[in-house]
Amino acid sequence: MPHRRLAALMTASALATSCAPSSPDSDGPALVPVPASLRVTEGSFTLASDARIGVRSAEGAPVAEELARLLRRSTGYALPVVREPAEITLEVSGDQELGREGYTLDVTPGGVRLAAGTAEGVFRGVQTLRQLLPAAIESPAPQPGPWTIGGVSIEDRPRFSYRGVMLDVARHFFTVEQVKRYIDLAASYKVNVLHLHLTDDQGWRIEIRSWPELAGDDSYTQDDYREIVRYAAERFVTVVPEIDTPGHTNAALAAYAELNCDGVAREPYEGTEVGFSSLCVDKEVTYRFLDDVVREVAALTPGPYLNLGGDEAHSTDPEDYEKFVARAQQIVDTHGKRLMGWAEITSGSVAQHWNPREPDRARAAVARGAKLVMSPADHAYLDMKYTDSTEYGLDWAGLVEVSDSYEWDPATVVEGVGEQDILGVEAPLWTETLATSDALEFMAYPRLPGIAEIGWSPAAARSWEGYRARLAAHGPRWSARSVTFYRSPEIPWK
Ligand code: TNX
Repeated sequence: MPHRRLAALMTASALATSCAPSSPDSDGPALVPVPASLRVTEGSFTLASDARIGVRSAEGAPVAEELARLLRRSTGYALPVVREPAEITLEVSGDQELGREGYTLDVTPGGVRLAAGTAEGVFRGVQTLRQLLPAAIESPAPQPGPWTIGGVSIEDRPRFSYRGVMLDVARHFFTVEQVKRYIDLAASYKVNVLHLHLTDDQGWRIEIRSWPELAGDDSYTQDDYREIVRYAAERFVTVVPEIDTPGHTNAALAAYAELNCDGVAREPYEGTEVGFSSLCVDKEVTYRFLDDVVREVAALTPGPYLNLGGDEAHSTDPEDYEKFVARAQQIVDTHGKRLMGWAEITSGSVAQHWNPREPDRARAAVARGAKLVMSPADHAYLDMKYTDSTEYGLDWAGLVEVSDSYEWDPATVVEGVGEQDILGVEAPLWTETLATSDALEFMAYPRLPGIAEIGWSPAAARSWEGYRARLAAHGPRWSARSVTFYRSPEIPWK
C-alpha cells in the first residue's frame, strides 16, 4: 500500500501538518451534511471479513443490528453483533454533552469508534459512517471491496432540532412501501421529521373510523399509518400528520354533504387549482368533525405536533378564519398535541414559512410567540422545476437549480427573523405533477440533501463550492440504491 509506506516515511513535522485542523467543507471525505468539526488523521481502517460490530448497551443494539444488516448486503461478511468492543464499536454513553443527536466518530487503523449520548445520536453517526465507506457499500448485493476508510476524527451535532421533509400524498397517493423508501433515503441525510400532507381537495388519505366516507380506495388504513410511524421511529424520524383546514377540504366536502354551509355535497376534484374550498365555520358539525379527526389522528401519532394546515383559505372570510383557528387550537390542545400550520395560521406553536412573497406572515407568527420552520418556496420547494425544460414540477416560485436550493440561510431569509426564532427547516414535495417514486426522487435528489445540510451544519462550515464537490460523490451512492436523480450540470458528478 503506497499510502502506508508513505506514512511510515513521514517526518514528525509532516505528520503534524497532516493532522492540523482542516476545513470539513472542502478537505477530507465527501460528507453531507458536512460535520460541525472534522479532522483528517493518519492511516486508515479496512473492514475485514471477520470484523464484528460491538455494542455494550441494550439501547444501542437495534442501531448496531441495522448497521450490520446494511453492511452485510454489500460486503457479504457475517459481521456479528457482539456485546463488547470490536472493530466497529458503537457506544451509547448517556452523556448529554453533544445533545440528543450529537456524536463523535473516530476512525483509526485499529478500528471505528462511534459514540453518542443516545441511540439517536449513534444512528445519526451511522449515516456519517456509511458515507465514509466506498459508494459500493450502498449496493443491495455483494461487491468486491476493499472496504477502506481514511483516518478521521469527527465531532458533530445539529444546528436545528427540526430537519424535515414533507410529502404530499393527497394530490397523488403513495403506498406505504413508497413512503418507507422516501424515509430511508432522507434519513441518510439526517432528516428527522416526515410531515405527511394527508388531505387536500383531491383526496383524503387516512382512515377516520368515525367518518368512514372520508378515505377512498387510495388511502392509508390506520394500521398502514401506524406502520409508517413505526418505520420512521426506527430511523429516529418523527411523523407530523397534516389535516389541511379550513381550505383545501374539497375531498371532505364531497364525502359529507353536512359539512357544507349549503348542505350540498361537492363534486370530487382532480384539478390543480387551490383556494376554492372551505369548511363551514358557523356550523357546529364542523367542530364535531374536527374533534373526531384530531382525536383519531392524535391517538395514532406519538410525535408532539398535529398540523392543521391553514394555508390558502381564500374562500374563508378572514374573521371566520380566525374563529375557526381559535376553535381548532382548543381541539388540538384537548387531544394533547401542539398545533402546527402554514404561515397563514393565526395560532399554534409552530408556523411554516413558505411563500417568499409573504414574509409578513412569518414575522407575525414570531410576534405572537410561535417558532418557525423555514421552507421558502424559491429555495426549499422540491416540486419547483430545476430549469424550464424539467419534465415535472411547477414554477410559480421560480426555477430552483441545485445552487438556488442550497445558497440561502434560514436565519437571514426573512428580515427580522433570526436564529432564535427558528425551529428548523423543511423541504416540501407537492405532488400535483408527480405520480411515481422515480418522479419523487428526481425532484428530491439532489436538492433534498442540501436542505438537510442547511438544517444540520453550522452556517460557517458550508459553502457552495465545497458542497458541489462533496455532492458529486453522492451520485454513485444514489446509483447503487437505484435512485433516479437529476444530473444537474452545476455538479461535477463522479
Ligand atoms: C402552494 S405551499 C401550496 C400547495 C401547492 C403548492 C405547489 C402551500 C402551503 N400551499 O397547495 O401544492 O403551492 O407548489
